[in-house]
Amino acid sequence: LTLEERLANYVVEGTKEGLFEDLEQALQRYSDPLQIINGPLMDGMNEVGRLFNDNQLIVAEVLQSAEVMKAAVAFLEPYMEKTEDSSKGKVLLATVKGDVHDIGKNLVDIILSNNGFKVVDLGIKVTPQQLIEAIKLEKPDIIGLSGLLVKSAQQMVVTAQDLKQAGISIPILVGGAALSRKFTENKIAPEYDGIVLYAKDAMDGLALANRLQR
Ligand code: B1M
Repeated sequence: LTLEERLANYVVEGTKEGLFEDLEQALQRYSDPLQIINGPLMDGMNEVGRLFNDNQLIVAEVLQSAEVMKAAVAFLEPYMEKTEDSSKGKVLLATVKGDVHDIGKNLVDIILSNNGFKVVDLGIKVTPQQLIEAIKLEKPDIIGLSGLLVKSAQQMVVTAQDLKQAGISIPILVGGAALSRKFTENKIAPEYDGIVLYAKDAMDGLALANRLQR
């Protein structure tokens, strides 16, 4: 197997046996650790999603895959480029109510933190009420919402409505597999008084956050 195939396989098989040695090797080959995450590791995660959808994997196995992905990201994080300043603004980050998926959100946290943003991560299954309380306390410049389930997309519409009700109009950045730019523009944005932007991945999220803070 090639290095890339082996890296994808660790995620698919849910095993860390040999993972870190191969990540070391990948660091020699790739100039940016993010390419390792977005390339072979994401290929593995997409395969997990496909097998899961096909009923060829059970939740417990997918959890192990998630563990491997998290361990790989944690291993690579110190090698990522980071700026010293944290003056670009504050981002309040959350996975929406009913949703436990947090690998993408955590990646967004790392990328934004490494690039000058102060990130406050509220974690998973965050209700609109918890979000509103945290917004009052933290006074963020941007609210970042993540969600992977189809029902999470709908939950973002509800969240936007609740935030509006609470008089909040801080820009919202949304992302996650169940969302699209179209859904964001047609379903979420009309329910909110402020800007709502869709990010297709963590780097896109950074670009949009930078644009909002300029
Ligand atoms: Co779940 N799961 N899962 N799962 N899981 C999906 C999402 C699913 C598509 C798999 C499938 O069936 N093919 C499917 C959803 C189907 C649907 O809604 N129509 C699904 C399901 C059904 C479920 C359960 C319901 C299964 C069950 O219990 N029967 C259950 C739900 C629990 C709940 O949330 N209430 C469940 C549970 C789990 C695990 C706990 C086992 C585990 C999550 C572990 C964890 O996160 N700690 C898990 C996993 C790992 C997945 C898949 C396989 C991989 C997700 C992932 O981590 N991807 C996923 C299949 C898939 O997505 N292909 C699947 C890697 C990650 C880096 O990508 O999060 O998309 P992602 O983030 C990307 C972008 O989306 C974007 O940037 C990142 C890349 O740079 N992004 C943002 C994300 N958030 C952003 C926010 C931003 C900006 C960009 O700004 C704020």
